[in-house]
Amino acid sequence: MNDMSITANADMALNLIDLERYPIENLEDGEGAEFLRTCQEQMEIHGWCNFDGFIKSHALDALAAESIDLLPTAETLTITRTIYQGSVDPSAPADDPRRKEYTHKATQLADDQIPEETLLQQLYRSPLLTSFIQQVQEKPVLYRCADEFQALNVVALQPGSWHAWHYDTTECTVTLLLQSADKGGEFAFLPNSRTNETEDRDAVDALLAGDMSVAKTFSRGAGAFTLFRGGYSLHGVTQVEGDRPRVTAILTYSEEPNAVLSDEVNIRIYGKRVEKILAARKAGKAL
Ligand SMILES: O=C(O)CCC(=O)C(=O)O
Ligand SMILES: [Fe+2]
Repeated sequence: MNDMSITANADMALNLIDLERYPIENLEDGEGAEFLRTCQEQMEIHGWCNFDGFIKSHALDALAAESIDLLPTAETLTITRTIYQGSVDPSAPADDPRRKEYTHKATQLADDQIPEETLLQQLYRSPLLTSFIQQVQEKPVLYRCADEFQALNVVALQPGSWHAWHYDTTECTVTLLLQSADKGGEFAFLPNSRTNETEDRDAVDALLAGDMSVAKTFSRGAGAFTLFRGGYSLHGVTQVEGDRPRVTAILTYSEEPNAVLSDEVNIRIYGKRVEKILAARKAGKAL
């Protein structure tokens, strides 16, 4: 075996992640096991883990550049939804969040627009990284999402845009900040603001009314890798200011091996391009 084949077969996470700070290559013993225990405790108690500088700086430049190069092929989506992701429920009480929709614009690459050979796809498909994410959440199993559009996305918020407050449809959300905004574009959330039974409506109502003092924010530079319970923590991104877009990768996982979204939901999220692909497939033609 020569050096090239060793590199080609290696788990790409080993080349991209700062293993001195974040020793995920061996979580069984020594400093890796200690690191994992700290992450598990943080996740269990607070519902989030934030790893600044998770990606080594030279690797980050390459990861950001390849995503930014792909962005001209992305769709610009206008997303209107309630914080629970549905449409307005007119039967809900007047002050209920189900009565209000929020809109934001995002330039979004779906998984099928991010080629397999990109470093970002290789990072996402890293068995080491998936195993780390599974263990931090103490899940018996965790799979990368099998949906051809949703699995890995890159989302750019252009100056002037925000990411409207919402809960995700998956329990735990994993993001990698590829390019931060000049100013603004801060990720803000209410850790564990709901359970399956209840919701902290005081905090939710306050955030929706614009009171940012109730929200948790981090100062995250590019290369920050964040896990948070997005399905249970109301969250969003404040308005991006300055000249450049804020670019994030969203890595989706599931406890089910073959988790896919319905065509209807994919069309709602990804718009016309996906509608055309799915219609052509139904008609027996590949697009
Ligand atoms: O860009 C971020 O930091 C969060 C994005 C997000 O909440 C989402 O895509 O669901
Ligand atoms: Fe989200």
